[in-house]
Amino acid sequence: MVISSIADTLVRSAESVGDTISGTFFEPVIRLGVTGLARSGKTVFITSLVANLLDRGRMPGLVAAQEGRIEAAYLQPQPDDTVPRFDYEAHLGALTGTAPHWPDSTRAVSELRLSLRVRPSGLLSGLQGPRTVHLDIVDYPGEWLLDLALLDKSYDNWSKETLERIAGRETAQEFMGRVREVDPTASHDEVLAQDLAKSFAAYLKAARARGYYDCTPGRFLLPGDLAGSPALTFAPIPVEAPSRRRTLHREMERRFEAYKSRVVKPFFRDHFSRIDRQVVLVDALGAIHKGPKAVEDMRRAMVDILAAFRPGRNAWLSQLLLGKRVEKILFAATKADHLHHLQHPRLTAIMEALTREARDRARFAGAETAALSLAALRATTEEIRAHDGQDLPCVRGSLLESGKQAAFYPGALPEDPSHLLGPARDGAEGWLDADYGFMAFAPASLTLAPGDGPPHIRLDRAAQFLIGDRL
Ligand SMILES: Nc1nc2c(ncn2[C@@H]2O[C@H](COP(=O)(O)OP(=O)(O)OP(=O)(O)O)[C@@H](O)[C@H]2O)c(=O)[nH]1
Ligand SMILES: [Mg+2]
Repeated sequence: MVISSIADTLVRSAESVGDTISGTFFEPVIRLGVTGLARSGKTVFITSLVANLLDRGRMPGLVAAQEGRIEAAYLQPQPDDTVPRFDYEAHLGALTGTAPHWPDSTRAVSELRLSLRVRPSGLLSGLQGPRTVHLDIVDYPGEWLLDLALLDKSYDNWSKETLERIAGRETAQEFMGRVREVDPTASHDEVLAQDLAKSFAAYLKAARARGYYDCTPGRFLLPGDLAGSPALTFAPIPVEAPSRRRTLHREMERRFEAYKSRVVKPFFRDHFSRIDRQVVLVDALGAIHKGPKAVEDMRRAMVDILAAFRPGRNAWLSQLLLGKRVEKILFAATKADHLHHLQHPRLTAIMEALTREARDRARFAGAETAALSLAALRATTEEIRAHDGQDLPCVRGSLLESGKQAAFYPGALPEDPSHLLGPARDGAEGWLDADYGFMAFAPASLTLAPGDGPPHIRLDRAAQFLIGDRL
């Protein structure tokens, strides 16, 4: 334990020296982390951001682009040889090809380097030539941040807490039924261990589908190339006394510790600790559509996710970071093209309220934060339709299921976010006076003018907040 933290710290300090030197004497690097829970819109966000930085016609909100100071933008080989490359070309092909469709779900961390040649602004503009700024974009699942909380827990504590929390959940009944029959003091039996782990993973998947967000260990949902390995073959069991040698309890404990040291820590050490700027994407509209419980769960997940950005929260992580911290965090509600722009300020207000607790803490820790609502790829157009003598602000697009064109009115979001978050916090079963519809649209067929990236909403404002000051 001690040895591994010292080693981690050494790696980290060697790296930060490297970063600083290349930053000062050579070419500055911005490492932008893009995260969010499953299906929050990470892949579409990165694809559209890169396409719109390569072709900047729709980026007036990015000041350097507006001032014409970005002379060139190009993709380059990324610096990390062991991280999969973000498959930009395939994702862009999916979104903007002749039969546009949404990209496939992604299951692991990936990275892409975009380099920008920028002329300096202001006083320096006459004195200095253009310089190159590298933007390393890292896509990783928000679920992995939730695992940070596991580092503070022993297997016994984790087991107790987890079983208590999920015992009453309908989705956990099958697993709970099995667990009640388990004798932790019996000898380890691999078949039983696998069976329990499978049943626990099935519960986590079902819980996720129901809208629960407290679905850790994160890798049980997104195992990637760890599927089937012992570090992922454990489950909470009803433990009472300290574990004894060769028992099921002892083996479960050992695997839980392996998960922490071999899965959770390497992610924080190799990826998280190197991020300078972070965007956290949130499918707030999707949660509102699912109902108050999903909204409350999402709010809690945000608080937990953001705990990772609060230095001091975890001793191991603080030591790893050595005072380095994320400088800016953007909280973005995605898929805003499901709403007419008249409702966008309300979605932003909900986003601000949803992340207030987390943002207050981040601000306290020195990171600059902002909230906005955006659509990385706009799939709809707007129209006002008369209905029962009222003008309804609608959006129109082609439906994902049938391909038919349809206009859609999702319902009016409240002006005061507490009208949503209040009932959610109080455990309401449904929304009182409104129903919020949600319709899945397919990406629209595009004909892009030369120099224009794909259509979006406020992606330029997001880019300005995240990297504008460094261009
Ligand atoms: N209308 C609209 N839908 C979007 C937008 N961005 C994402 N979506 C929808 O959200 C889904 C998920 O988007 P992704 O970018 O794949 O989300 P992700 O976070 O990468 O998902 P995972 O890789 O599964 O974790 C897409 O398939 C679309 O249906 C957007 O800007 N507009
Ligand atoms: Mg993805």
